[in-house]
Amino acid sequence: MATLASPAVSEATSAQQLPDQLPTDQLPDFSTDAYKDAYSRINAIVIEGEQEAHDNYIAIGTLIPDQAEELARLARMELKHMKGFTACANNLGVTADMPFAKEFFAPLHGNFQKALAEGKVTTCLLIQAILIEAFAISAYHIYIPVADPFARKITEGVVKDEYTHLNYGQEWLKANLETCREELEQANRDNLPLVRKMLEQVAGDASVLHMDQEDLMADFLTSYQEALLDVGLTSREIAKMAAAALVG
Ligand code: PL3
Ligand code: FE2
Ligand code: FE2
Repeated sequence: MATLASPAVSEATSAQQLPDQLPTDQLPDFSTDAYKDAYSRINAIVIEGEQEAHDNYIAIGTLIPDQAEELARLARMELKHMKGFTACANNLGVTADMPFAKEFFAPLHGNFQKALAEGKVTTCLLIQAILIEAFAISAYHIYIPVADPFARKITEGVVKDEYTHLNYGQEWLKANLETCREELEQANRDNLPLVRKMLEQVAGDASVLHMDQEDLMADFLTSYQEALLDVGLTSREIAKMAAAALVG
């Protein structure tokens, strides 16, 4: 039985603390040049992220052929997300800055491609299904209350799917933990610092959208921690991996 002092650890914990939408007078002015300029980069990051997520799930399917069908299903959801966010930009009259977004993802993309070439399923899943999905979930959570009504509806639908993806990674890593512990730790060391840099890089534009950097970090760390706890790592192991990203 749950006690008063032990809140249930659920994936929705951080989402539930946020309002669906801020009062209209606290929303940003979606029609200003400053908003559209920031949105052209943030939206591009999201579109590129969804496209790469699609490609990554298909690629992981080549490493675990008996999962290829399920992974193709996840990949299809990513393409739907990409279309949704493309519609959000069109709705605001914004053109996404795709070259910027490609560069933004390049380091993480490079690490994924290297792991793929080496057949490292654990590393690929950590990068895509844990780190990138937790990053996306945190960003979408923080964006929803300050989004325009059109984008809010779309983002609410997307965030539900992203939990399915995070969960897929969790389940695979949990089932294979004993053989993948070391690789998991190394993959974290190599990639968590990159995600931290990405969160820092996006902060300026995100603040123009009224998204707070510390809220983003806190939400990311919450999803990340909950995922790895579920995989079977201890709080101490997780804290140590997070510390490595701070030091690195
Ligand atoms: C995988 O399913 C998705 C990967 C996407 C990466 C998202 C990065 C988010 C950066 C900050 C975006 C704020 C939300 C704005 C939405 C137009
Ligand atoms: Fe997605
Ligand atoms: Fe996803």
